[in-house]
Amino acid sequence: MPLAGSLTAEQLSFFHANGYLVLESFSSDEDVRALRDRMAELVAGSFDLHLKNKFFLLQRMAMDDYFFKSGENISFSTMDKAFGDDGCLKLAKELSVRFVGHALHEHDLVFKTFSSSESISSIFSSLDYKKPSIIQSKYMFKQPHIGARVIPHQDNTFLHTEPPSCIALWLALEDATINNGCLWAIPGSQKYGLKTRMIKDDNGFYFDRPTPSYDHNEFVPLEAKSGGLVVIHGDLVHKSLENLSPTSRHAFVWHVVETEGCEWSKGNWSVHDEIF
Ligand SMILES: O=C(O)CCC(=O)C(=O)O
Repeated sequence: MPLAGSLTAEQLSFFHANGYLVLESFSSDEDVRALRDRMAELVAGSFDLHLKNKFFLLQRMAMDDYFFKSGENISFSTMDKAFGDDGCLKLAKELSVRFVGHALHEHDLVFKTFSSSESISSIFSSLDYKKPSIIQSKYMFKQPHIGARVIPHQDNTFLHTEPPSCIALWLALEDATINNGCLWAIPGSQKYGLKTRMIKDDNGFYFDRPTPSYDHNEFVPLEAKSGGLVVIHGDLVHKSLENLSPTSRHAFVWHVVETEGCEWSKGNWSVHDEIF
């Protein structure tokens, strides 16, 4: 009997042709509930409102520092729209967070256990990865009414190995629909290679080539029911739209790279000497 998570020949062929794969009912309701409950605890317990008021966010250097350190931590990013003109939160904090990242897979047992489970490893064995390693993880809230869009991008722009090897796993923790901000992707776009890389050096960060623009008509929605897992090729162009609906769209997304025969590229925004 194949291992849970192993991909069939048909699924592999779809992934190689389209650059994504939606695995319906990948996770049980219990697993989904455990991840959501744990995140609710983290937000309730660790979210430092003093650091995250609007005025703090407007201080560019402090913001950059907080962002770059988030590669090694569990950090909280808030929505500008959650603050009033006085700089105070006008919404409950659980409705104000945009995402939490980028090292849940390292520092939180519930997220760590889930993201490195056997069924996840089986996906990478099916894709012929020899020594896959998680490089970042994020819990995305896509809050009701104010959930921000994620602009079209390729994950290899931000998480680059030589040769490129990044694959994202995106788990719906609530039904993700075209109404509440599901993922959208351009099928087959991974075949046209990486368009730009984000480089971090002593001067800050910049893109090495202009970022292309895309026509919305090229994208298809990747709707997923709660518990569904979307596998995303690192060169696939994907995005999500604003959530203007009254329903949130929680998701957990983590990125995996090959460490055997691959180098972590110079200029990436996060450092991973411990892995490479
Ligand atoms: O969850 C989303 O809306 C988009 C997440 C995503 O594309 C990413 O983290 O690379």
